Amino acid sequence: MVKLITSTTELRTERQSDSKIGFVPTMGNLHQGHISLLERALSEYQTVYFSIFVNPKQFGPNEDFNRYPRTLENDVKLIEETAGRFPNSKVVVYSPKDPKEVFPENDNQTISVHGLSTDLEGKIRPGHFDGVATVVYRLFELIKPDTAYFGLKDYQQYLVIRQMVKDLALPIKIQGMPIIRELAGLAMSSRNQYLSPEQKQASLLISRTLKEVEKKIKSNLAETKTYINETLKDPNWDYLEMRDAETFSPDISQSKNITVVAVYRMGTTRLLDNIQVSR
Ligand code: PAJ
Repeated sequence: MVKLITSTTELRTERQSDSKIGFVPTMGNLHQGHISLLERALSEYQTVYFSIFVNPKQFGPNEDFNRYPRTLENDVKLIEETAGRFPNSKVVVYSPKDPKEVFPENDNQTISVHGLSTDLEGKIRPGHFDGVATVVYRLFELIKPDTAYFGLKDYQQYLVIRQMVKDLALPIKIQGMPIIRELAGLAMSSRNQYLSPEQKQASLLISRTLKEVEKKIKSNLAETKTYINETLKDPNWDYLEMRDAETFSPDISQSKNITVVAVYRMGTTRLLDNIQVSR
């Protein structure tokens, strides 16, 4: 059963009738990446709350808030198809009809995870992770999930949320989920539809480069750094960096788990990707 709720008052009432729940927060325009989170949630909980909300607070003034694809009807269909494969499941889709449902007027609270939020992606998109942490905190407060599912596709976001939950001692388990890719290797993203067929083809460079970095890390770290520096001569990389997968520190000399995080600019579209490497 799938139930669509668009008001916060209704959401609060609904939540009172459910005990243990999983939660998947999204901005909609669903693809297999989002659905993989829902499937995992449904395999662990009979009741799953699923939010679809294009959060204005996480977009910068010149970003794509207005043109971000909003496809609620189709999204609900996909959720229904998925829920149909889990007998006796219940999915509550919370899609607030107005941002005021989530952020009441004059609200001026911000959750900021210092350090992580202004590093790398946060440096390029000032205020972005504050917007993410603030909305996720607000959704956690409304929905009170036992487990919340996040894709490792947005690795720095996942670390920000994990840190927030730890700092505020929220009783919520954060489950990271593997990146779902198209067959050719491009990480799935709602923003991929901004790409022309030629750009999409050219974007395969990102996953190929990450695979190459992975291979090199396993053999020789010094050589990996040279390879990364050579690669970065292409000015379309916003960054391509090795970080400690736990602390996100750039000092990886002792790291067992390394995340290689990358953003490549394809025209006006920024494509995020990463790969996890253990040594
Ligand atoms: P959105 O981009 O819609 O992504 C929702 C969730 O789906 C995130 O946890 C994201 O990491 C995950 N996801 C996206 N593409 C994926 C892929 N190819 N494989 C696996 N998981 C993938 O991330 C957001 O929305 C927002 O910032 C949000 C957390 C909802 C706060 O507004």
